[in-house]
Amino acid sequence: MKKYIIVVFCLCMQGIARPQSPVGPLPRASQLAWQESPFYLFMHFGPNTFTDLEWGEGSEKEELFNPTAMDCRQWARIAKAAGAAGIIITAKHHDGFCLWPSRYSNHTVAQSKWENGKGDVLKELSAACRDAGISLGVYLSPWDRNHPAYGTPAYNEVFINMMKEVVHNYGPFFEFWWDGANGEGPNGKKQLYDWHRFEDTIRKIAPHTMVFSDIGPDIRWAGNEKGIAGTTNWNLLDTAGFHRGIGSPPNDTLNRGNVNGKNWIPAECDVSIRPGWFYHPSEDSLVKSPETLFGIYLKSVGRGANLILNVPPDRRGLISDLDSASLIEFARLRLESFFYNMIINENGVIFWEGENITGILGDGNGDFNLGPQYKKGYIEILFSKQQPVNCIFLKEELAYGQRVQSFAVELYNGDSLVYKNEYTTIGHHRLISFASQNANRILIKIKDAKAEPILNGLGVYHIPDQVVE
Ligand code: FUL
Repeated sequence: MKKYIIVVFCLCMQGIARPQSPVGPLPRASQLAWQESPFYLFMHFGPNTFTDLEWGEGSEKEELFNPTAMDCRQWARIAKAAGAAGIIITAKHHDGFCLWPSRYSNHTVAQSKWENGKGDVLKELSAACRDAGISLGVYLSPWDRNHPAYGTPAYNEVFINMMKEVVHNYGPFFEFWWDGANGEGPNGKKQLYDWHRFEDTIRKIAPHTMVFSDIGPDIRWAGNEKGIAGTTNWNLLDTAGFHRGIGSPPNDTLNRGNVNGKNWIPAECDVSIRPGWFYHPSEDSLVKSPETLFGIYLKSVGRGANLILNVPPDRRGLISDLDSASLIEFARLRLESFFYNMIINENGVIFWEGENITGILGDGNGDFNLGPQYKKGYIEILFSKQQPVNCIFLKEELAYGQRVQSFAVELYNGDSLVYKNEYTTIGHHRLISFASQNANRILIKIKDAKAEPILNGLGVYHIPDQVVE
């Protein structure tokens, strides 16, 4: 009995037995799972790869598409080695060319010379991803500059049929990407997209697939193509009255979300490893460095968003050595930086109001509810000797809703305050970084939250000095 009382007392002290009343809107289980793998690759590949364009006209001859050494296993191998959770492929970009032999178009791999018209990029890639143990997603552009039905109601049927075709033949997909662009088709007309039907269809045929567009339903655009989320980043968004494409909320709203938004729609940051989305030989010297990629990672994943990094296959149908080298080094930098959590490796101790909670937050082993008096207390991290620190990781348990609105961090070396700053949201993953400081004591004060803050991860790191913000 005595033992039982002690256990219950300890659990209460640790905050995990406090009632966790959710503060809505809340994420769906599939959204939470998607946020647990926040980094994956984008691949733009198609006729543009061969014509050096970014937006094909739709009138390109199918025979142009002819990769000479196509190997999706190489793509998947590199993605895996880069620590990416999956690959999203442009199954159809704005030029309308389908990377699979669609029954609903005459502008596909089947009409190309590649593998005598017998090739199928989606088939190869889905097998390669499965073998490598990574996920597959598709980008299907509603804007189609080739399809003769584009600009008429019949095209909505075509798009729906194409969605069904790819899901049925190559799914399941972890993510489905709807591009918001809506220009003229071959007959000079723009399409009135039937988004309601598109959405109903995808929900019916792929209920577990996360659907991206500017405004969701599951994932929103972060408002720029630089891979940067707002330093304030709410997983919430108001969508009433807005539309996909030009009718979407202003980019800065997409970037930050809405503090009291009605829908749970987390942000995804898209960016290319090169200036363009498609491969251009002239951009070989402009591949982003591992350090630049790491900086982008801090500004996307480190701000609670997901990062989709575009790595476009070249005309051989391979990822070039330059892109691959940068990606692998980027992965090494991440591993080297985040492998060594000083709380674990330097015997740091975490206290909340004098109570040792290292076993909960330091290992990310459970939820810690700071309780209603959270503004009065602070989380204290103590080391027995000073450590060079330039990055702190915080994580909120989002299953109960996103709560923290502002927090402060203070670093001390002995009695001297060596760094102090204030921040806003935490969310799924918050990495704050600053010029390296020697510190043996760190305080984290939650200044404001929508309700009792619930954290479930804390880390102290030293990352490469050149990438800190
Ligand atoms: C944009 C497109 O117009 C670009 O070509 C690219 O695909 C990018 C990811 O989305 O809307």
